[in-house]
Amino acid sequence: MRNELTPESTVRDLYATPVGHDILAKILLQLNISEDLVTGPLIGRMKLKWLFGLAKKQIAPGFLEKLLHLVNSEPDVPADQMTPMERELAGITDEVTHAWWKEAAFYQVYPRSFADSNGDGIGDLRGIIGRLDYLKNLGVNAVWLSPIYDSPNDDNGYDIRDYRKIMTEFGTMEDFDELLAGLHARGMKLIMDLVVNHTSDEHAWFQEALRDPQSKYRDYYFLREGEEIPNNWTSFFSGNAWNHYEEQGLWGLHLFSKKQMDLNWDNPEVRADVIEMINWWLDKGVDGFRMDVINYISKEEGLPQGDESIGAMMGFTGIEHYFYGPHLHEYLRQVQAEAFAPHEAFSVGETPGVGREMAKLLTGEARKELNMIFSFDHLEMPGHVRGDEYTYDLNFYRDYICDWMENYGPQCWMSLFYNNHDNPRMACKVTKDPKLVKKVQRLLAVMQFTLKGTPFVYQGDEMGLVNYDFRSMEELSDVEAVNYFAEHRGEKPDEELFAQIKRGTRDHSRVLLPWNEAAGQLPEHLRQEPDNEMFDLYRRLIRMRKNHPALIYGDFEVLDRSKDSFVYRRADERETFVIECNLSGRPKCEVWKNPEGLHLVWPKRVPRGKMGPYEVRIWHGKKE
Ligand code: ISL
Ligand code: CA
Repeated sequence: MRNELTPESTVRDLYATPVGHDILAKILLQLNISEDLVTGPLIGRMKLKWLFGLAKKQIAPGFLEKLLHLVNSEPDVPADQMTPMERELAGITDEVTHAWWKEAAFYQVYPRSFADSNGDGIGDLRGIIGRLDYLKNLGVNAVWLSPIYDSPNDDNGYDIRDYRKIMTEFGTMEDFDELLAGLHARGMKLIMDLVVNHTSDEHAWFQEALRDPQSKYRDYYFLREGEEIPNNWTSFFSGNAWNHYEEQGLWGLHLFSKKQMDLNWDNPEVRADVIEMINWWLDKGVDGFRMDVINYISKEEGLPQGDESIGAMMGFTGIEHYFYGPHLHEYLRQVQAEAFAPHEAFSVGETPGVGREMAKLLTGEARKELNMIFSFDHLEMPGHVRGDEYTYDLNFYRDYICDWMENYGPQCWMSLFYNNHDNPRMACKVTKDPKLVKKVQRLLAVMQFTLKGTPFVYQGDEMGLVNYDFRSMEELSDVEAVNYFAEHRGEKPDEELFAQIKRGTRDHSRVLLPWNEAAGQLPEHLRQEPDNEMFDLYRRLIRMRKNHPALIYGDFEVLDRSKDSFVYRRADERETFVIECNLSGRPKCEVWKNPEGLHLVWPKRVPRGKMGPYEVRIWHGKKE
């Protein structure tokens, strides 16, 4: 617990709080200002009321009060800021505990576009079952399955109509049971996608809520009566966040599409029903869940107006009232205690917007909330959003990842990923030169398996897939892209709008994988050749990490972080790895002169002295 901040507190005090740290860190990054400025004497000692007084012109009135409210609503401090006594009382040690999910290599399957078994062009469960040996051969030992539940597919299954039923196009519950058994028989774990911030508007609860004013389900959602729209919050998928049900005279809150209605987690019955559903799947034997936008589940009481300047800065209005809501920790602990813990199940939270210090509070081992989170701050450079035309500089990634590796603490464990179903392929952000893409992909793969954390491979990474050359809006099906086009049409020529959407659309990661039998189903320009060398590299990296605990639990130490260079060591008491990366598209001098006499393990042989564009080398040695 710490003291409340007031306008009399200093910038340094603010930076010392988890929420204050993460918000300031984000703003500083956007403005390209060093952290030293806020910790240094000049600005650091400044009172908040003075600083915000100075910035009056840029910031809407009341901003400081809102910021303080948000900061003060988080009284906890991360383990590394506790006194030794507090740590002891909380049962916190600096030992890194061992767990299967820390050692695992995960593979994300997006079922709709993974493998199609019956030729209807839609991936399905039998398609996955047919590729289990492929996954086994690749070497991954855990699969994260994006939603396969019954859904009207407004957002490809992230809008669930029935949590206990399989989507008809994907197969049956028998297929699912066979898939689970097939994975377990091969020594692989399965985690499912838990989408419980919202349900489909076609879910029985929502239908009942609309139909019957007396129904208890009215309070399962955020339904408001009246003529006026309840607040100014906006949706992530364009427009405002409220759908009007004229017949019933109701407004319903949806942070995502109009068919994804936010659940009211403040209602204990909602939590009980969700927990019962989680237990139902865990009883079936699934090993855990990836929890969709789980940091959005607790909304500020009364759903107050969003701050316009925060809205403008973040691109979405109202976000400060739910991205780290007042009861988030409490609800996560309840879910953990009543569902995950009794099953010893694994949890990884998808937490857009959460920074390093808030992440410590969500994943600190002794806090019993989540095992890991997905943070997204590395997917775009500061000042850019998905779809912007720019080149991603891996120097930024190095600084980002070093910051987490060095400061996240032994109580927390990172997820490592570059791609998922919500993003174009990372390598294509780094280079626009088709000759260099493969090199970037290899570099990313090596970092993913040699940095400290659990790697999540996205389907097709191991095939070396790149972005697609979509020709028109007709080839895009993602609700985000479609809504965006409709909303912004007329603001610029259609071609320009399409070009922008094409750069960022989530459809890049949602085209059916190019298995042999799938080739005929796709138009020529949407076909890609799987790259066998990339598969071999992944296979090798996965085995290397599995066979060398130094790459899993070993210490991480940066040896060089000069411009375009990233050299780091992973070591335990038995062995050492040194990884050297050229982060740029130009040749550069080798930095690691190998004073320790390590052996080069990847690639097999290299000319010493110079490194090629995006080249990466892995050195290894045993300690006597
Ligand atoms: O792609 C985004 C919208 O601009 C991201 O903000 C994304 O919506 C966010 O990361 C949440 O993603 C998850 O929840 C969404 C779903 O559409 C995504 O596929 C899912 O990964 C709503 O359920
Ligand atoms: Ca199919």
